[in-house]
Amino acid sequence: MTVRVGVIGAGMIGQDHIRRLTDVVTAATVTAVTDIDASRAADVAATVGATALPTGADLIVSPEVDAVLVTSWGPTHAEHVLAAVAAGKPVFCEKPLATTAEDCLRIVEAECAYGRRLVQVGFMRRFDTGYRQMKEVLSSGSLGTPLIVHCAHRNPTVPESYTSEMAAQDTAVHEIDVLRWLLDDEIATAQVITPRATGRRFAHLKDPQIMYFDTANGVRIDLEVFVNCQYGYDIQCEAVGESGLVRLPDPASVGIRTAGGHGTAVLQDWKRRFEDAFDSEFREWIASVEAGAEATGPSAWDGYAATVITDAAVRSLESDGTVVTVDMKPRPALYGGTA
Ligand code: NAD
Ligand code: ISE
Repeated sequence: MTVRVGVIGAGMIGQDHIRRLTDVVTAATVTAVTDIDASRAADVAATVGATALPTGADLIVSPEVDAVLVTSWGPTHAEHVLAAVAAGKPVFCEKPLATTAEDCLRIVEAECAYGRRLVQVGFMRRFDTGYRQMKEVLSSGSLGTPLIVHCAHRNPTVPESYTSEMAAQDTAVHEIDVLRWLLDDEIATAQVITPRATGRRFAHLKDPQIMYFDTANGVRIDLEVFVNCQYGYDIQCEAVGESGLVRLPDPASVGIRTAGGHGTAVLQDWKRRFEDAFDSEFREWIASVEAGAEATGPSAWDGYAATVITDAAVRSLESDGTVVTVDMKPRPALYGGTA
């Protein structure tokens, strides 16, 4: 069977995922596209022989659509995901699941009422080979109990529209999700402090920021978010256990020796850094839809947890580094044991 996917939001990542579903994932085809910019929807749909539809609501109920991909702006996600759940169709939603914890909870409740998982959230790092290897090592117990995790998330630059809150909501949210999964543990507190700011930023922005998280089991996480680091897109993660540590590998790259020096290139953007992870994420999602099985990737609950934790980080930033307790609802049985 070929899974027929309808795409809501034909912007930057929507177009990239349409290419992926068309050229990379063999068991999928894009049959419908919608965008509030109708001419963009028509242009993008034409590139893959899909139908352009007027609204997300039309696309979700279309008989030509087996599964829905939501790649519109964050504040519109909840409405589309809720409509897909009401229609009983599998739905892949780019992060964030929703921009408020209340909307995330509405989705969790709708899915629980439906009785099986239909929602997957686009936290693609769980599909990255390096992170998967780290998880294998941590789960094997060979390092003993995990104690500390050191992380960095650096972007070369960000546009003027990027705000200080987005350091948690848009950027650190990827670490928040992947660390809950890596450690199989829940984040219990968040604290954000702002060291000396770089001169190479827009004046309104607090950059860099250092975030601290404590997990329910007492693991201490430190995360440097530095979105104007100039030199490249650089993701670092090192977990320290009682008898050793495991470190995320840098992307493979040739070593160059010249002019008395030795170096390797640093990637410049997240699209290339996580390209293989995005491909695996969609292969696995489509395979689950094709098999009529529940999605195994990040769930609506994970989307809710990420939003509650980023809210706590934003509250800490706004209160000059207060340690904020993460206030999460009890986890419904549909989502199983721990994170
Ligand atoms: P974008 O602005 O390039 O594209 C969004 C598109 O959605 C636009 O074409 C816009 O017209 C359309 N749109 C907005 N509201 C709509 C609605 N109600 N119905 C239909 N179309 C609508 O944005 P983007 O950079 O592609 O980001 C889209 C989403 O993907 C965001 O939630 C973002 O956080 C997420 N994202 C995830 C990653 C990742 O690493 N997983 C990376 C980038 C973006
Ligand atoms: C961007 O929005 C993403 O989601 C990327 O994955 C992330 O790494 C980047 O820093 C964000 O700006």
